[in-house]
Amino acid sequence: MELRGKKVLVIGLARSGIAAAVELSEMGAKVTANDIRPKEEMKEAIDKLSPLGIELVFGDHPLSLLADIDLIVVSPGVPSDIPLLDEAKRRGILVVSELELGYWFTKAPIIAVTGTNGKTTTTTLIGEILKNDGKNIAVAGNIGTPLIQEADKNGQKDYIVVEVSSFQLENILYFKPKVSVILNITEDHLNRHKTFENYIEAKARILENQDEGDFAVLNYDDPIVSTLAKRARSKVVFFSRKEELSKGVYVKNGVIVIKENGAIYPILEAKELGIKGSHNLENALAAVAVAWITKTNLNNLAETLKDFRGVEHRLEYVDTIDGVKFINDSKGTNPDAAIKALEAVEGPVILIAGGYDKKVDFRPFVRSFFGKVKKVVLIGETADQIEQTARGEGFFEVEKASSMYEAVKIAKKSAEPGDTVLLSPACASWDMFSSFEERGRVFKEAVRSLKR
Ligand code: UMA
Repeated sequence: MELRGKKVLVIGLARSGIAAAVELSEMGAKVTANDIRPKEEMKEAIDKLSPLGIELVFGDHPLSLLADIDLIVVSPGVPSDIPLLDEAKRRGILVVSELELGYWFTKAPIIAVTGTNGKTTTTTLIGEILKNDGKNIAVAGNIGTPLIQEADKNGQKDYIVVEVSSFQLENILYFKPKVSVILNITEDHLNRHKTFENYIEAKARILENQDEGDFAVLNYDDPIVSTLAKRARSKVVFFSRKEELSKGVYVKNGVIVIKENGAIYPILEAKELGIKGSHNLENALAAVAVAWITKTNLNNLAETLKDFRGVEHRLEYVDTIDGVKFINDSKGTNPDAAIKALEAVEGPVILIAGGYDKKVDFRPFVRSFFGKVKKVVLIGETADQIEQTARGEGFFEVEKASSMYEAVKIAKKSAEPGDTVLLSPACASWDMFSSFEERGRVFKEAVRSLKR
């Protein structure tokens, strides 16, 4: 799309919006940038966008912004049903996500990874696998760097590996990955998508524009994901932790193998993986499928799978104090992620949980406590709700804390040598922190402060 001279409105001015506005302005578009926050909170946007002559509107999303606008680029965190976007759609103005905009300017083939959980780990792992195989790649998207910032305008990269969220997929148009990966789909973000079906539909859009020349890597064991195979026009490559497949990536007698045209290619033993837990095995199987599609040398692949130890804030070992192990899983931002973290760590566990309310059901989460969790220390907006759910399910070892420091202190006091204190909140962080990264850092500082 030719954007020179076009009037573009960018909504939401944090990482995605600022990067989009800068690029659009450099391309010669006439940009207006808008954020609901007051001017006093918008220093970064003002510093970066004012010098480019971009018009800035803060504090509201007035409908007057729509006058003569050709295109709207919306940040992932801005809900699709705010009145300004409803009105824009009514007037037929094109609304796209920053992901779509980034795609327009990316020449390299895209490997896009989505799923409720494991996206960041799998995206990072695929990036490492390709890099260690000598490929020129970039990693971007929901992982933290907007795609538009890494857009491969000159076609120098072999691949761009992009973590994509349902928020970003909601507003795509032509986004067409060479390889799309769907790891799993369980309840999340229902405050935004309203129903689980809408959330599934948003995720499924990753397949929408793919054709026979593309690939879809899908989790055979996840009933929702495997059903999506019917919709894929691309070549489906299944991976399975539980079953032997006639074709695809799976585990045979403890060894991760690829099977194609009847031939079996062993990669390495599952127990040799650097990342632990059954959910991480699934992430690794998905990455192996991508490595196969991208014709990665299988020895290089096995080496990377052995060496890769995971990402920060995801089952990250922090310290052992007086025989009590502390693990930071701040990225456990929904019940399913926290359940998987609980499965992966050794018990008994003192669990720190709670946070921003995404209107999800906490019963499955609470049920996973039995036989593993000795006590749960609750923080944040959902503390009361999780407490009630726990008591309702017959779990009574619950205590509340008003800060992360207090939660860590209570957890330490409640733990005996051999126990694990796990932060895996099952909730987003936005009630008390700016991000899950900040929450994880505060947890780690609080753990370190126990030693002082
Ligand atoms: N805003 C408005 N109006 C609104 C709501 C928000 O103007 O109605 C403004 C806010 O005031 C703020 C801006 O929008 O200034 C925030 O936009 P954003 O939340 O999209 O923030 P970014 O920094 O651009 O981060 C986004 C992703 N955030 C979300 O999806 C919520 C980041 O994913 C991503 O790393 C980044 O783009 C780069 O691609 C984070 C995330 O939490 C990690 N993702 C969710 C998740 O993983 O569960 C989906």
